[in-house]
Amino acid sequence: MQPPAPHFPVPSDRQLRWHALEFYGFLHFTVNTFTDQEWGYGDESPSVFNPTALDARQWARAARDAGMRGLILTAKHHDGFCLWPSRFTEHSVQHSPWKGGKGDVVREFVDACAEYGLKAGLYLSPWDRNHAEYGRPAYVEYYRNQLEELLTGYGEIFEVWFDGANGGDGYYGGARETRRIDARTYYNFPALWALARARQPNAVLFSDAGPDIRWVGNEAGYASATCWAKMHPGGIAPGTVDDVNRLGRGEADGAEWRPAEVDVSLRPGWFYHPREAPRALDELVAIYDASVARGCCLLLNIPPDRRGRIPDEDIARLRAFRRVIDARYAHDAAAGKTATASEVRGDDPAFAAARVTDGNPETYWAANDDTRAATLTVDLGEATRVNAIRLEEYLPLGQRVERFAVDVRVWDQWLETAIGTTIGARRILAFPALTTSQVRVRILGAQACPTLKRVAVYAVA
Ligand code: FUL
Repeated sequence: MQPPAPHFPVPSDRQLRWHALEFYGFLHFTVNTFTDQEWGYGDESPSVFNPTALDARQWARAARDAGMRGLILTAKHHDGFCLWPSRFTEHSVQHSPWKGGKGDVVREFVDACAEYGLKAGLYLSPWDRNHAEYGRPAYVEYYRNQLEELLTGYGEIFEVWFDGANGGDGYYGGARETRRIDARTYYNFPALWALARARQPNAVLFSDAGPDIRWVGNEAGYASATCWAKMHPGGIAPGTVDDVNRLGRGEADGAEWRPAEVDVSLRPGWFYHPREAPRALDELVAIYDASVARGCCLLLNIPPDRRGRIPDEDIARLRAFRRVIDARYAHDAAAGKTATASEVRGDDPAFAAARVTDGNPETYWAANDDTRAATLTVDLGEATRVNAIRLEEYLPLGQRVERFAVDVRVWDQWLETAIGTTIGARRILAFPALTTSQVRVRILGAQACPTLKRVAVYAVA
């Protein structure tokens, strides 16, 4: 039996690899860290950048121990100060006291990521409040040169973060004025994306609406409960978002694969401020439940302090968070168990229900072409106390499921314990703990015949 035809749009290989990352970190670090600002005006002297004990390996260790699979560093934020000795400006670490002007934060960052098995990504702010030519064609050339410099000089980059923010006023080489640009045309983003693609073909490119991954529409750590990995990105150039909920939900009939990344900071600000503290543990866990558990990737910002290190209390918080997540999902009671379905595509064992518990990410259960509703039951083999389920669609064939329910068998009754809409890369739903030996997924609606790659049922920790 042939596999189901793809239900378009479908993800590219680089998007598929990105989906699997689930959780990675952001590092906001620059002159703002030392001036206590969120958006530096652009007139900061490089002499203020003076971390006393910068340790990129400590950042990577903290990220790895938190369960992150990568890190993204602000190579240049809106203030224009460059964390690497760029050939194209004097406004960089080269003129800072740190390491006598001989240092390169981007280099130390990518080396530390490599050492700790993390993917490295870069943020390069299009808006530059320092540059005298900002707002004119010469600045776009400068930005392009810097992008090329970063994407050719620092090894493999997994994500390039194109920020849509454009505040207007700035230092601009001493002009101290407001410069408005037309966000749709000024930067010529399509040309910048082509450059990034050519230099780093495996990197995903982030901006408000892609081209590879989209913004979730808020910085609070929340994806919408219905979250499609597809949308109509047309009309949303970076910095021109008019409806944040459109980004949060995605679009059921979307023409392009544009999954959402949820960016949020562990602290109130993106940069370290001495008077701020990291979020409480339960808040962090809630963010996980509203991002990773809704099929998005979570980009959690962990800002280094004035020493150039992640503060101890942040590290403790990240560790506690990891312990909670690991404990919740330590035991998948469905792994390797038998499963049955209301139907199997062409009765072909290649698409059998048990493909959802076989641990193989390449296999999946599929229904017949005309089917839009189906049930799949996993037999846990013994009475087990369970309180969460994880579902995954087989994304290479597109996102299909639009409505489902989860039932747990208690005595001889099926108890509906969770309902949901989209699944996509993953959907994790918790429910009050129940002792059972059978769990059933009811797919109630789908855009095309449904597929499921994985069903995990978690035993109470
Ligand atoms: C925003 C920026 O203005 C913030 O400073 C921060 O970098 C955040 C991740 O993106 O657009």
